[in-house]
Amino acid sequence: MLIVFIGPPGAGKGTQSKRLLEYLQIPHLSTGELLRGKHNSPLGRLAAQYMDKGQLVPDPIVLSMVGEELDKPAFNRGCMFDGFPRTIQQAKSLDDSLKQRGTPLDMVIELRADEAELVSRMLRRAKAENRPDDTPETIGRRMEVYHRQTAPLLDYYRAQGLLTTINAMCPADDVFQAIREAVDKKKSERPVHLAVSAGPASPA
Ligand code: B4P
Repeated sequence: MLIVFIGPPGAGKGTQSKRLLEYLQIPHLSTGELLRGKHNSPLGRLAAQYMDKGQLVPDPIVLSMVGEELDKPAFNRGCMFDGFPRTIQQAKSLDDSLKQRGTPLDMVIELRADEAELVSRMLRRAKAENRPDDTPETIGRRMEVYHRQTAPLLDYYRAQGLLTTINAMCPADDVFQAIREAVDKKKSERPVHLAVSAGPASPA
């Protein structure tokens, strides 16, 4: 299956996609994790300049990184995109790339939660993980960036009939239960696209 997770910072995209990965046995592609994992390279240092300020990393950097990942054989079995796409340009590029492969998206899962809950989750995470972008000022900037640059994707995917919205205000186990039910329903409704063949996600 090919699934996209969208949601504001701290909504639980990483938390839930890791659980779904175990359930569906398909790989997980988190652009946030990939970017953080490159911190010792010139690309990672460049990306950190944006991430630490709560801004999105520029599309060309993200798109070439995702293209390289999707070329790996592990992604032949499908993929869960966590935090990607985050802009309309990224979404269009992903659509083009998947169209070339003949494997369109199966579903887009929106995790929806109130801002106050999200801020308190991220401040808790700041204590546990010491992420440089989990400061009160940066969290505010990330929320604003989400509403301006990423939330328009909800209409984009709704228009394609792909969007499922899940209430992410409950405990993580309950959120996962709702996601699993939505995924099972989708699997029973239509043929799923099990394969992603090689080929980069080129910038639109
Ligand atoms: P990400 O790494 O994607 O991180 P996120 O949006 O902060 O978090 P997520 O929603 O995954 O929350 P999590 O499960 O961890 O992005 C970081 C930065 O990378 C971006 O700001 C941007 O600069 C850059 N970036 C990434 N992708 C990009 C792209 N495509 N284009 C451009 N730039 C990009 O959960 C948060 C916390 O809440 C955790 O501590 C968790 O334990 C807790 N939690 C989760 N669910 C819970 C629940 N139901 N109840 C209580 N707590 C819960």
